[in-house]
Amino acid sequence: MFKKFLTMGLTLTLAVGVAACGSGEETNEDATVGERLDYEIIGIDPGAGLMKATAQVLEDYELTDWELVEGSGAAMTAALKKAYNNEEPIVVTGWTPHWMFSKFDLKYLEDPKGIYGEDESIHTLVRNGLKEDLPGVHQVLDQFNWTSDDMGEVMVMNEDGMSSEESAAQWVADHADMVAEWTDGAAKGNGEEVTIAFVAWASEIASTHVIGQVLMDHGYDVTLRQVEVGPMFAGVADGSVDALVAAWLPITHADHYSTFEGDFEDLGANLVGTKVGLVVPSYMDIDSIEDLKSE
Ligand code: PBE
Repeated sequence: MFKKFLTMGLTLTLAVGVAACGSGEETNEDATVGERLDYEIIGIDPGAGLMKATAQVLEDYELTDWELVEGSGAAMTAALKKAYNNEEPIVVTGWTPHWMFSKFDLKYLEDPKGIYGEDESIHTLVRNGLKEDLPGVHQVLDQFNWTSDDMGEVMVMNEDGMSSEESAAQWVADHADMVAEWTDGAAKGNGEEVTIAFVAWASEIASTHVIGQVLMDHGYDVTLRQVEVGPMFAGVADGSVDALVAAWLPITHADHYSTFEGDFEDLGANLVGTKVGLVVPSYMDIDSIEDLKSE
């Protein structure tokens, strides 16, 4: 079992209530999409890079009537599920890899101004000195890399009701060959402590538990520490945590990365081809962020 620090439970519960409001009672076919949605875009936790980018989107596309509702990843998917089941309109801040695309028929709104940027990568960052202190851990983290589909499998297991520990263990058992490549040549541990920080985004819950499981199986005493995004970066920079596998670059976490650059070691991408943006159910008849403007 992992040791875990959970600090966000209350925030999640409160935010579900907030995000669940606002899906209109009656639908007026003549109303604009903005009117039907009370001009609300359902966001996630305020620290997320996606929120910062979306604030920029509202500005650059002059969506002055619109509000970006803060909440959490869990609150956002709860609001999406509710709207989807009632075939109501909704606009959320979304990302890939995410189980939402396997459970619902969704589309990204086109972003002709390119504010959300091109595809990104997820990097592994470790504290300075980890290589000398725990070379085996450093090597496993350096060799860790997988695909969106791999991560998606874990996310779907989580969404289908398995605990994040169970699904990580299951995935690792099912992919012994890939895991063997990550641990190849790395010194086994003898109960040394390793702490990995993560934010409670569905994607990072999946990746962090998988790498945690791998390190645990390799002989280390692993703690997964759930924090917000700022403290996650500050943690590898000040050495209070050993690693994170959740840095979305070059755009989404650019500000956190540059704040602490030099105070951590970047081991490069563990996954390539991510995407972020505004996401709507496919049954909505808008295709572009431009379509949110009411003339
Ligand atoms: N996300 C998932 C994060 C990075 C991982 C896209 C919600 C963010 O926006 O910061």
